Amino acid sequence: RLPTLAVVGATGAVGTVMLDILSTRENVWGEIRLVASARSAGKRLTVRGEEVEVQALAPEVFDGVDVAMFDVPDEVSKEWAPVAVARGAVAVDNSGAFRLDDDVPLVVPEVNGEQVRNRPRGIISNPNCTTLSMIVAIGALHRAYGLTDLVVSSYQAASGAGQEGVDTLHDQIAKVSTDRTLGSRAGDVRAAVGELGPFPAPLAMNVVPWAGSLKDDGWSSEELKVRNESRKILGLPDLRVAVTCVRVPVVTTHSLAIHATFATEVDADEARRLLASSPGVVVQDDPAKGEFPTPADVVGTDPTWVGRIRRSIDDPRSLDLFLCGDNLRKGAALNTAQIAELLAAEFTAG
Ligand code: 11C
Repeated sequence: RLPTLAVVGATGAVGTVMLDILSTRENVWGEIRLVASARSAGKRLTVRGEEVEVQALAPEVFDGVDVAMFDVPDEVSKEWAPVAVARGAVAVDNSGAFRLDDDVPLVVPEVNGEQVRNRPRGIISNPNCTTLSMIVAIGALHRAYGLTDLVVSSYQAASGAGQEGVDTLHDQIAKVSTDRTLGSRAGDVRAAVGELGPFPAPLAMNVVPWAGSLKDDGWSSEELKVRNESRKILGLPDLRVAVTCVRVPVVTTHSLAIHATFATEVDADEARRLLASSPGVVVQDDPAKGEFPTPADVVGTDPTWVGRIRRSIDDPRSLDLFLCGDNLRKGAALNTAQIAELLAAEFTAG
């Protein structure tokens, strides 16, 4: 018997990418049940070439389900993942609700896939999209050199803030696109864009050093997620991490500039070879030919793209690099699907 899958949040930005991923990857599922809020119930969505009616979230939808994926806000996951578990499913959750719970593994299959089996609460968490956009490459470097310090600056896409973020960016771009005087006087872009949507400052013609909510001592929630989740995934509870998260006027695909320090000396060519041979990583690094990853060029693809790999001038144990990853695919839906496939293999093996 092939296992039954429930996709909770099937109509959202990540859910929509999930249906595409489930339709194009190897089919390891029997029934796929689509679940969303009562507002979306009754809609018909296509997955694996077939129309499936969306069911309203209720305890009964989890009866007979082996794996339940959640792509919903933290408070919905907090309430409903345990309900799915009580009805017999393993929950794979893409919210922040359980990520730092000691009894919930935080899994990236290329880095710590073995941890799916260690799930006392029946819940497995999927990391934040900014962490996921870099961690496969960083994990490969850590295995070779032993990571000690990570300094990260993110360049995050609007879709990290959901469909509202994407709509706001497009609306703002439309409003600033015809006035060629804009961008030369303080406040002129702010006056032109109108609604700021989920962002605290204009995103069109701008960069915004903020994502998430305000935490202690001026850190943003997003910055703390990158630090705490990287430590947990890599199994390095004392890793020194400095992060600044910045939103940029890109629709989808997060980019990160990274300064990583290791226990041993590093070599840029060796690091390039090592990354190129790591599953889930593509190296694009020939600046003489103008070749390096950019979000506009890699959006819609699965791997983490790495370029601008340099040994730091002032420290032979440090590498500087730039990478890009689609925040809706590997950053969310793809990683969740990969975790669910590890579970499907368990069920199929009996
Ligand atoms: C962003 N990374 O780009 C965030 C969105 O913890 O899963 C995802 C929040 C999360 O705004």
